[in-house]
Amino acid sequence: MSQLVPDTPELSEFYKRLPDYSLAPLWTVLSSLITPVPVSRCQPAHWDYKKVRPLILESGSLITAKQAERRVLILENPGMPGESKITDSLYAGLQLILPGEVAPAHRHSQSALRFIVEGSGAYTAVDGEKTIMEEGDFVITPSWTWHDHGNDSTEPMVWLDGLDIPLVSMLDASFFEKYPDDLFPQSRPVGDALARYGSGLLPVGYEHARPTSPVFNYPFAKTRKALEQMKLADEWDPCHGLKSRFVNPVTGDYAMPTMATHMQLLPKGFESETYRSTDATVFSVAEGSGKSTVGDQIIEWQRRDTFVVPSWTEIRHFPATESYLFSFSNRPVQEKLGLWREKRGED
Ligand code: GTQ
Repeated sequence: MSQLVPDTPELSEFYKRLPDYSLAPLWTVLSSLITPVPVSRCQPAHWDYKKVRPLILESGSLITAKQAERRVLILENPGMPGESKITDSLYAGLQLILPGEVAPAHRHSQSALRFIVEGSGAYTAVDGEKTIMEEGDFVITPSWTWHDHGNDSTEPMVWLDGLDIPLVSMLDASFFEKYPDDLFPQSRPVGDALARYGSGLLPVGYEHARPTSPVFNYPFAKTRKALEQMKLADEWDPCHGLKSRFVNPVTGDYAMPTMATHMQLLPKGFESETYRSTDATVFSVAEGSGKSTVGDQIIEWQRRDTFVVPSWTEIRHFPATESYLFSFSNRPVQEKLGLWREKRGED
């Protein structure tokens, strides 16, 4: 409470009468409502895949994908236990789908992204088109599209789910529907969207009505090749190395309206300069190993790990080997609201 607010018996007595009228004094809470810099319960945190993988696989022996609807272990921020949040506005989880399983079709107003962590050959189907997923692929399920997941391969698949669940809850705009059958009927061949919209071409007269990219799988093979080629120019951003934004090819905007997604390449031995921004960010290590300092913590990461950087927290990366980091945050929302800020270098 502000030093200036008096603490008198009259005020205490006054405060006691207010709740009956659904009223409260601003002056006792103002400084915690409007803070000079972002203040969050979100903490820097790290999920070591080596340690969580056995638990993910154990869940596979205890419940089927169909029984669970989605068999996911939620990555809960240690500063917000029990709230199903990895940051204040975003949800993340590790989803397992075993050979022969189906996670039945449903749709929801929350947008989802998948970043494939382990496995090869399982699929996600979105509104009648399947895409086959490989490690490092970034796959989108736009808001209110029917989607089911299945695994016709011979190995388990695990991916990182990123959803805007807390944001949609805050806006009180959640809708959900189950499809009557397990699978939504297929109406287009595999690879159609990527060929049609993700090849530097657009069908003549094409108009895109949705705020989400019509491309719903950005294969790692393609993304990696692009960054590999860019590496030859030897132009590195001091804070980010080589960092590229996944875009909606129709508009050039972010691929998703509520979540920014990026892939960055950090060369071996790079030492990034201090950086901070207002979008708390979730990282997944696609390739390589190293460490990052996040605020006063040191996070030692390797391939398949997940870590989270809270809003306005200083980060520096120290890759030990050439590394590819996928990341997502609520940056598009903050930019559209005029709230997003970044700071390069130290104070
Ligand atoms: O795959 O549709 O992690 O609906 C949470 C909710 C995944 C999904 C999650 C979901 C999904």
